[in-house]
Amino acid sequence: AAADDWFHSAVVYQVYPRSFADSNGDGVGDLRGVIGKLDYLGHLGVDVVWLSPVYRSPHDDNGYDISDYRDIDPAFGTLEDLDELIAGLHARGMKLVMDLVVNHTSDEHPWFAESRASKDSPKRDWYWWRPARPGFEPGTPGAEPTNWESFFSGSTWKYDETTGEYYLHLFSTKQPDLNWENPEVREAVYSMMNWWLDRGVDGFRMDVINLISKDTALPDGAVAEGRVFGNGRPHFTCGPRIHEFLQEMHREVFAAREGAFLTVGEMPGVTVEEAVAFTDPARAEVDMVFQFEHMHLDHGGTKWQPAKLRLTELKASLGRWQAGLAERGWNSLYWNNHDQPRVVSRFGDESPEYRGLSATMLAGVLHLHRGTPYVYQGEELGMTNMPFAGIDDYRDIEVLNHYREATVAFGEDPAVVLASIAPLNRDNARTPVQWDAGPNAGFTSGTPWIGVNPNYTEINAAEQLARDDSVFAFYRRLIQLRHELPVIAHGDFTMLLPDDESVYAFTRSHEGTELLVLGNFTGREVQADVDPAWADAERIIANYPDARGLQLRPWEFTALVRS
Ligand code: TEU
Repeated sequence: AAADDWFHSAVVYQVYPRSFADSNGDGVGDLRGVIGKLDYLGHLGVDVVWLSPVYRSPHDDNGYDISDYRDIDPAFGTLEDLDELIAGLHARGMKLVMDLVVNHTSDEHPWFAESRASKDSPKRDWYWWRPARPGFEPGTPGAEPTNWESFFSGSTWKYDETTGEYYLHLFSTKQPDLNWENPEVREAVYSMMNWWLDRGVDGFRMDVINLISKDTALPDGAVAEGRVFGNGRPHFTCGPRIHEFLQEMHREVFAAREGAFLTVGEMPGVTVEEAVAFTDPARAEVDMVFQFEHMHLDHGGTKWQPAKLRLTELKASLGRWQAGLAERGWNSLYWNNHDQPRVVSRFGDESPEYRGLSATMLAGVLHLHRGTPYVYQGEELGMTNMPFAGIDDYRDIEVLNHYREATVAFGEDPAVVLASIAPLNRDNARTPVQWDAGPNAGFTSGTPWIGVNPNYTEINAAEQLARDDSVFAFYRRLIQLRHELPVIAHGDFTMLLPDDESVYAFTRSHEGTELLVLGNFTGREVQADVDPAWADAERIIANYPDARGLQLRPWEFTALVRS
């Protein structure tokens, strides 16, 4: 088997297929579109492609609501297309990681149809069914079995007339939660995972996998000042059997296999301490996790009350994760994915003057941390948030449910709600990848399912592939460096300047080689207050053509090495 830490020097690229490349002109990206871009991905130099869901789905949550785990949705293509994608990636020395969404299925999955049909159905216990709260009329407000709140607004329980009971859905009403307490459910999931690995898939990104174990007493969330504490999430996050389930999954799916696989658990709310247990190789659970701490630093009360990021808080958070997983376990490193706004707009400066500099500064700081970096489609081009004109331009169920709840249920001013949605909504990341300056940015010959960012004429792959000072060229160089320099893949990490609100600074060291990484998170010129001897060190990558010692110009990034 390959070294079990092969992913320490790997970089993963996330494809959100719906918005990546459309090969048949229906306005929705598809597998043949991805196949058409394999040379582009090979040129970028990534090692693994994580493909967001392409399984059969009603697309209530853009494919994170699966109705058949063993078939490809016609919108994306066929199983043969997927086989061709696997072969194309493997031929270029790249791996394919599929998205595993098994905390819930679609309500149109045959399993759920059977479960909801009757209280005596053999699959009744494959999902969470409960009667109305005692003393309440079924189907009336307050009768929900717990007071938990969905990630997509409203209760996590939906009343089902057929059997007069409620079913649990932490996400949309069309995403009923599977009951992982039931060994038949677990067996069906492991069997499906083995079916994909036998087909040549190299691993899984596991969607909200830390939510599969719930407190089976289904207690109410604590209520303080009329709010349900944490929306009830403490009762279904990292529940009592989560480590047991992941160790069983590893035993049933990976333990007997030869080869280099990758498992990454997406874990909303996971703490550093829990992540050490999840990613300690000795425990054989997952290789790494996606944690969310640094993604909530600019949330006010909620993501709909955006606040300004403080660099010292970002450094404290990422530094805590670097220190916590230094000896055991492993970090994933990300700014972007299909659920997060574009980092250039969020933490950088999307103006034409500073867009490229802030994008490369953010990339350099992230990629030179200890961990496995994830590049989200379009991030390598410095793509920015989308200026959506009105609610009808949005597609994301999280946005649409929130907007309806805020304006209808709570009577808030639509213009105010729209403004509060703009900075952090998920559709910011879901506009089509901008391939060239042609119609629809080269994404489709048809009508795109969601608007194309109007700045595609300035920001697109074709324009950047022609330049060696582009954001794309910078990402390509960062990826090369991770492949070439052991200090990046394996070195330890020391945070510097924890109280500096402008400069992100840290060192890496490994077998006598030391690396200093400096990033100016502002549009002003600042001095990096580090050991002056570094001014004479060799620059290995920077986003300004010349060096000014330890003086950092707006959004300047530089990495210096000395032995
Ligand atoms: O995301 C889980 C999750 O926690 C996100 O919904 C996140 O909390 C939120 O979007 C940030 O405001 C995973 C998938 O990545 C997401 O696309 C799905 O909608 C969700 O699970 C349900 O499958």
